[in-house]
Amino acid sequence: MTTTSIRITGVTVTPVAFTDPPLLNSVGVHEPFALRAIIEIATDAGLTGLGETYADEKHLAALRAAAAAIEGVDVYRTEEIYRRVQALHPAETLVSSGLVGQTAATDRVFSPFEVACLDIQGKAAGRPVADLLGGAVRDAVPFSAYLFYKWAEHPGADADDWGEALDPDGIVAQARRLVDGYGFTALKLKGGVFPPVQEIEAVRALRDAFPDHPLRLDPNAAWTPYTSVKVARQLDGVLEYLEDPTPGIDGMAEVARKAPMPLATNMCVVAFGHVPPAIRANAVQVILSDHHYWGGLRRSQLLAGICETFGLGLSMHSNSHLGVSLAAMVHLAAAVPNLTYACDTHWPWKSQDVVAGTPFTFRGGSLAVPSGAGLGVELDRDQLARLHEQYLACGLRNRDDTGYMSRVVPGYQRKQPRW
Ligand code: GKR
Ligand code: MG
Repeated sequence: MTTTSIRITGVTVTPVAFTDPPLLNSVGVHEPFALRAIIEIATDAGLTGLGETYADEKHLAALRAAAAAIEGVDVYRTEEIYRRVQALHPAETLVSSGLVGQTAATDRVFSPFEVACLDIQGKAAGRPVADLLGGAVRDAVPFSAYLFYKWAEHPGADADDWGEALDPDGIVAQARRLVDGYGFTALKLKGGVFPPVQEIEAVRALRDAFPDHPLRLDPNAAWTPYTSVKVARQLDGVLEYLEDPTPGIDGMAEVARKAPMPLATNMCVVAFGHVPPAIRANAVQVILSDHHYWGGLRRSQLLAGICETFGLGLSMHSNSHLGVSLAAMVHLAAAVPNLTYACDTHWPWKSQDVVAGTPFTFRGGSLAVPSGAGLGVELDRDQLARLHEQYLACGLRNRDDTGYMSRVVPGYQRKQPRW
């Protein structure tokens, strides 16, 4: 029997911008547009594959260099693609305004190309990507509702239909809308916005309103270890995990020694090199994986194996994203046996996309694995063109939650920790 290669003949990298509400976090506020890059790989077999990733300028430059470097490679040879990306020595840039720690540049740049190659491999085999990862071990992937403190509108713009959420009542109302609309069975509050005492009140209000929903609080390293321990003790028995209360592996280890609940992270363990020191210090008990910076779907499975070996919990981190990323997240999460918590997603916060049709319907807070070949999503070319035009017109080139906040609230400064 002979094998047939499927070679990459061209890669298109398209930056897009989609509207984003004014969601607050520990370093500022979401700007009116979120940026993403859509990767399309074309092959000599006529099959094409999709990937999605960040679109900050330096990352875009690295993606374009990688796109040129991988032409001619067989889409089954993802290790060769990894090697070629590595040889480019992509720049060490911070992504997501520093709300994700320092990720490994090669893994971050390689990720969308690996996803696109898996999309093509799946199409060639007539199988969903989850099958290439060992097959789905669950029919549907559970997600948590992602609650944000939020202004009623972007300054100078019309109010959106979510309304303001700046106190416990606003957060509970937002949770109600997300639970009613999507059926989420776990709730995560993005904290680090107000003094901890106010955020404790919001979590308690959520507990009263949703007695059976597991709750999480994520202040994105806004607290000192001392404050973190105080908050953790006050929320004993209320949180399923406390996410990134304080910066760094040492700080997290200090908190972990006294906190009554597990600590989770997408800030201090975001690359393979961070895993050994974090395990030695027992700094975190749950790692939030994210294929966008852990090096794609297969390297995320490697992370899952490490978590299993060392008895760590595993969940999934999210940033503002579109449908190509969601498809990849669902295929991966479906195929990871030890996914111990519902995944994060920003999905309900966006109202524009590049994928065609409505491939995702949340039922009971979960998403079924797309059944089509590959990722199971296709581009809507008109929408892609529109969101690219929006990228060109909006003027944003790098995510900058702090800069935006300081233009609205003069004197605002980024501080980690703040309390
Ligand atoms: O969208 O503001 C946000 C989040 O804070 C995001 O940037 C974080 O990376 O969701 C993330 C988290 O869990 O830390
Ligand atoms: Mg987090």
